[in-house]
Amino acid sequence: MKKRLLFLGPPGAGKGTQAELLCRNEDLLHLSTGDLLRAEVSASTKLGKQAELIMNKGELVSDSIVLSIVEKKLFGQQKGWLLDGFPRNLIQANALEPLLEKIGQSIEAVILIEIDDEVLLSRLLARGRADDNESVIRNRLDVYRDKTAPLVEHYSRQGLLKIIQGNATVDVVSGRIKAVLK
Ligand code: B4P
Repeated sequence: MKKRLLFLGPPGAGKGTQAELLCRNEDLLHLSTGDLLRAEVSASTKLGKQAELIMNKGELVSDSIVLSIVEKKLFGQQKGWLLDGFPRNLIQANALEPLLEKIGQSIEAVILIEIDDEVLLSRLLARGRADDNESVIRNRLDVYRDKTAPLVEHYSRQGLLKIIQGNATVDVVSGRIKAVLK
């Protein structure tokens, strides 16, 4: 099975949910930039205070902050890994390449979880996190289309992209992901 992975998709597509399951079953390092940023917010660090204001508006946290978090976690990593919610734009994707070269590893597959806006809106409203209200969700979607969606073409050109339909139960989506990673 492929073990160096990226998960892409709009907010609420189920990236975090599926990444957690796959990493537990396959013993991969789960590196969610959203979770790492939320941990900084909960611990009220200086970085967390800066990030909280940005996240609660549905905007992207600065590339330099996110990149330094990812670099620290990936460096020296020997087992497989799954980057969940990173990269989020072309700047982050281009910065990831030299970082992976430095550690002598490369991406084996990029999973794009696709889902309709109305489904993700109702999922996120039901979850109710600080950044899960309707106007912020709509802004996160605009940011996704503007900044993150160009990565689909970027990884498709590299022959790495696998598209998964996310509007199904957690188990069904998980089965679809495992099937394309064989
Ligand atoms: P993230 O933490 O990455 O979260 P997300 O995109 O909102 O959600 P995800 O797709 O993981 O959905 P989940 O599985 O949780 O980003 C949050 C914020 O952090 C960003 O807006 C940004 O500000 C910042 N950030 C993160 N990474 C960054 C980066 N690289 N650069 C800059 N800023 C960054 O699922 C959502 C809900 O659906 C859950 O309640 C779940 O239980 C439910 N669900 C999942 N699968 C389901 C299914 N199959 N059926 C029914 N419900 C399902």
